[in-house]
Amino acid sequence: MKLYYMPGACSLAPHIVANEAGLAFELVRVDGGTKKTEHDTDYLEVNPNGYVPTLLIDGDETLTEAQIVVQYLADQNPESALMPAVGDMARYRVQQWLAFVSSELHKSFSAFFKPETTDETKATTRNHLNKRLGFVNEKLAGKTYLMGDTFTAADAYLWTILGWVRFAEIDLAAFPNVQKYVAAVGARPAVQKSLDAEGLLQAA
Ligand SMILES: N[C@@H](CCC(=O)N[C@@H](CS)C(=O)NCC(=O)O)C(=O)O
Repeated sequence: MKLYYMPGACSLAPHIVANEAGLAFELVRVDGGTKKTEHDTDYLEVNPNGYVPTLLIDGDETLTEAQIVVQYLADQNPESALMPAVGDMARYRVQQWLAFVSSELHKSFSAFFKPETTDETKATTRNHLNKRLGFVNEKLAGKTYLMGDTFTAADAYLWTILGWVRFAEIDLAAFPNVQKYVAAVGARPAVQKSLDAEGLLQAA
């Protein structure tokens, strides 16, 4: 398997999941500006949308959309418990979180990476994110991870997106449970390994 990534982007979520699951995979860095891979190939041939993550499976099958890629990777090692079993209510809870992170957080943060976003849009988006982070803060009360004591694929995705708060000028001090969560997830060996592989440990 090959995982196409940009350092610190949402592709960090499947990267963490692959490491948590102990899978063998190759990382391929993509330049967001030129859309060239580190091997000087055209990334648009891999993913015509030009965004990461893309997972290349068995040489010719590609899988995109962060919330789906993390599920696929987690399911490659069911014993990792990164995704509960099909039919278990817990699986739908994890999927509920994945959808929440994707639609309520990830895409809102994206606005802060676009040079054309106006200050007015940034203010409205920041307001939205603060409300949603308040919700996450409540849900994390008394828990280590979103599902309690078990780290799941949804935590890898949420933690990755929470890494962008500084770009939105959001202070996590207002969300103490989230702050604690960020520290706990960040200390996991698979997370540290992923950050190191993306060259982000020095930057952290
Ligand atoms: N719908 C995609 C969006 C992925 C996405 O927004 N990727 C960003 C990084 S977090 C990206 O590659 N941006 C560069 C670009 O779109 O050119 C998903 O959910 O995985």
